[in-house]
Amino acid sequence: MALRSIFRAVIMGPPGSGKGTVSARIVKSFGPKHLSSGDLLRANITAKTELGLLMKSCIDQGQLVPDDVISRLILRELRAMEQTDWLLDGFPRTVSQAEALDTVYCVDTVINLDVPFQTIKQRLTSRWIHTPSGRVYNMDFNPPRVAGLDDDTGEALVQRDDDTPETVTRRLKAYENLTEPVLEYYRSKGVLETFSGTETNKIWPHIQVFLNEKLSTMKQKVVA
Ligand code: G5P
Ligand code: MG
Repeated sequence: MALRSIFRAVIMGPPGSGKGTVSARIVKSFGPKHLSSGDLLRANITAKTELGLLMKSCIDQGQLVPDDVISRLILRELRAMEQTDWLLDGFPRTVSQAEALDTVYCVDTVINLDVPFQTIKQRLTSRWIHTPSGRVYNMDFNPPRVAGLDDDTGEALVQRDDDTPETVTRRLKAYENLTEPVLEYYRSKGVLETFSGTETNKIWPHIQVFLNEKLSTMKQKVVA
């Protein structure tokens, strides 16, 4: 009998659908480790690593970075998290990435945020982030306590280079062409759970109920 089962989840949704915002709430309520591929790439850009320098123009233009690069990066991070519940945000984003993940880990749940593109475009131009932590703000939805400064550290907030209207349009196109097929991939495996809406605060209670049930079912299976 296993002492505990590890909970492995993925959160998906178009750019700006609220993956980072909902992930922070999931971490607070359920405690998994959050791994965001975008945060990881931006940390490499800030640190001016070779990978960061190579990937910057790709990201700034709203294109996906190559599958082999991101899969290697994420799988290396996950190896250090073998005994931990985790929540992947922004990966996998192509069927090839989903297959690479599948060769090593079985995903228990995929939370899909289904938010209309029109809602998203308005949100991203008023987004501000704290790059070192990945904390996300929005001048309308969840503004920082002091304008321009991170609530926890007091450090400066910045806007993402890929949040311009033209780049957002390209990111949404990339999502339609390359990421939507991943939804079908997980639907056929029976692990996809879709939450539709235009407001995170209305979607979140449904996700909370779903995860409570999911985790208690997993716990019962371990005890049985
Ligand atoms: P990222 O960093 O993964 P995206 O484009 O997938 O970027 P993004 O932009 O980070 O996703 P999100 O996390 O889904 O969006 O959304 P969020 O930040 O939580 O919320 C967006 C804004 O809306 C915030 O300001 C938030 O406060 C606000 N908000 C939330 N809810 C509400 C609400 O109810 N109402 C209102 N008014 N506002 C709200 O990837 C970036 C790039 O990295 C590369 C690609 O180049 C990608 O474009 N990359 C990869 N490339 C290949 N493969 C991968 N796996 C890759 N991963 C990253
Ligand atoms: Mg994000």
